This record gives sequence, C-alpha cells and structure tokens, in this order.
Amino acid sequence: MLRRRILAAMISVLMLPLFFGTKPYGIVVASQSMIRKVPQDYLTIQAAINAASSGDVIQVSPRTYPEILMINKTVHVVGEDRSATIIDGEEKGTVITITALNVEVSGFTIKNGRRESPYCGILVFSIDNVTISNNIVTDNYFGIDLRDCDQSTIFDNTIANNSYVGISVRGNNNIFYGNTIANNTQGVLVSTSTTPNTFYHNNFLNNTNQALFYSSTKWDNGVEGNFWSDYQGSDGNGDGIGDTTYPYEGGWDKCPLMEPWSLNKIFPINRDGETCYVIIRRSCIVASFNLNVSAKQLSFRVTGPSGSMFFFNITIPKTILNKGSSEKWLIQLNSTDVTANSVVGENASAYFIFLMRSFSSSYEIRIQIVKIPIADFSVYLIIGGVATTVITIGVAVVMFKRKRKKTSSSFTHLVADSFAG
Ligand SMILES: [Ca+2]
Repeated sequence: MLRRRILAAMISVLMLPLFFGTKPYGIVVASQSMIRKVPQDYLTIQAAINAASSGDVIQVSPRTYPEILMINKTVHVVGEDRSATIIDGEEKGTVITITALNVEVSGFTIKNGRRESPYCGILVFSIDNVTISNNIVTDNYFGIDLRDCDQSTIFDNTIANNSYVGISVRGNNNIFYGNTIANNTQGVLVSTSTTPNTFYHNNFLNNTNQALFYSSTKWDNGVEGNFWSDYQGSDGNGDGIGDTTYPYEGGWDKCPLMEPWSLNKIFPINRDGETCYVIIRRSCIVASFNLNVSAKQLSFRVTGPSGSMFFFNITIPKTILNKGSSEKWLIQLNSTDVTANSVVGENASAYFIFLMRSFSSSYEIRIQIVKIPIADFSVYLIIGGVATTVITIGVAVVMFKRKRKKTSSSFTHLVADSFAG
C-alpha cells in the first residue's frame, strides 16, 4: 500500500507539469542543436534560418515581422505567443514556404499572403513529415496548402478568414486534428490522394462550403469525427456523437461531434450566485457531464477509438466539492473502482484528478467523495489510540525520572547542609 502511494506520488510529481501546465508545445532539442533567438541574435526570422543547421530551433519573440519565409532546411521555428508573434506577408507572395523534411512551425499568426492563386499563408511543397501546430493562419488566399506532401501532421491551428480555401491537400496519409477552420470560402479542399488523409476533432465553423474532396478521405478516427456548425442532428444516447451522419443521411462524417472540440472542456457551475468552473483537460470526447453537489459526486462519459489511450485531468474547485477528514475519493470507470490507478492532487482552491487508460468502449466516469467506512475508520482510531497511549506513557516516564532526579539532588544538598551546619 505504502509502495503504491509512493509510486503514485512520484507519478504525480512527474505528470503534473505535463498535464496541469499550459505549454503543450514543448520542443525537444537534440544536444548538438542550437537555439537561435529572434530578434536577440538575428534581426529577422529568415536570417536565423539562413544561419541555422539541421535540427536547430529558431525561437521567435512576440512582435510583427514583415517577412516572406523560405524554410529549406530541417528546423523548428517556434513563436512564443501565437497571437502576438506575427509574420505579415504584406500581400507580397506566399508567407511561409516549406521545402525540407521534418520542419516544424508553431506559435505564430501568419497573415496577409498575396490574395490570388497560387499564393498561401503556409505552403508545404513536395516534401513529407512536416508538423504545423498552434498557429493562426488568416487573411490569405489559401490558408495552408499541402502540395504533393505526405505523412504530415497539422493540429491545433486556427485557419480563418482566408479568401479562398482554409486547408488544401494534394497528397497522402496526412492527419489533421484539433484545428478550427472558420469563415473561409472553402473550408477544406482535398484534390488527389491514393492513401486517404484523415480529419477528426476539427471544428468547421461557417465556411461558405465546409468541405469538398475528390478522393477517399477519412472523416473520423474510428469513433470521433468533426464538429460542423451547420449540423442538425441530435444525440439520443448522450455520448457526444451525433446519431446521424453529416451533412445528410449517408454523408461523409459518420460520427459528427455535438459540440466544438477543444483540449479543455469547461463546465461553468453556479455556486451561491458565483460562477466557478470544472475544467476537464482531455484527449477524447467528454459528454453527459452531471454534477450532484449534495451527493458529492460528478460523472461524465468519455468516448474514443477502441485500443487507443485516453487521459483526462479534471480540476474541481473546493467551493464545489470539498473532502472532509473522515472522507475519501472514490473514482469509478463503468462501476469498477479505479481510485488506486488515479493520481489525486490539490492546492488551496482545487482538487486535480488525473487518469490514463486504454479504451475498450465508451466509459462512464464517476468521481465521488465518500465516507471512510467505519471498519477502516475504527482501525485508524485504534492506531491513533495506541499511538496516543504510547506517547502519554513515554512523557509520564520522562517526567517521573526528572522529578526523581530533582528530589534526590535536593536531598543530597539537605544532607550536605546539615553536616555543614
Ligand atoms: Ca450519440
């Protein structure tokens, strides 16, 4: 038991920064790689790329950079704050062109490419294994264009207000997830591919045409599809997945999401006139959230592809649920007690509960605060009682010995004095 607790504590120490932190886009730098800072070391991002060796990280501080970038070597180009680290193409051409393997671009606003074909916010040209994440790509003609590009990963970007296409794809086996594709004329355009490209957990919001594809395309990860702002379906069983396909019966997205996807799912709770928030950081669909304050329990459903790993990390304010000294957590997954497999932490204002599991089906998660059973509690009382008795006897013995020493010492003085007298 003690061993398990120590293990849980160690896991929690290791996991907390990973899952409670707010910086999911950490870059692992090989020991021989250099970090080149813009504008501290180089005035422009392109100057840093020109000076870089393969594997280097170009770290860019927030400000607006009026640049047209050519990334022709394997580098990680990372902006510190995607809203404030802006690459402005000033309508002179394609803002970022990538022509090297394994390039990563993340953390920027990329805007104002030239507003005509074939210019783009980001063009990946005839190269594979590129990663584009956590950017805002806006006010271009094409937002992101993968042109003859395979096996690349495009995630957590916002691609909005591009005058023609949000995401254009010509290539195979690329994966798109967690992106918000909004207010473009054409949300997604897939032209040719021999192996399907995959889209899931994306939000398609108010594009004039949401998606158009001329070759086989996967619109889910097996269980979870995408959120479409014009989806009309309902969710009878409360698993967060619509009961009918999008955009019509027999349509392409077989598992459309009922709510927009985001990594953090936030549930506002009214408590005595004040709003507090239960936040669930998750890797899968969370639906049917239910809170019962008087019963000290909350529950929700998680859904994901069979065999895949999922995690959730829930933050519960103590103003909503508060655990007393004679109470404990009970965490259940489809009625199976998984408390010992969970990591529970707390600070002054909230509890944090983390669980990672493999999916075999849709699960109901139930988190409760329950009384420690009398049997367990009486053991604590007995142990507590024995400990108190031992301490009391110990203190009494020490006091008795001291008193005896003092008395004997006084007697010695008395005898000595009488002899002296
Ligand atoms: Ca459903």
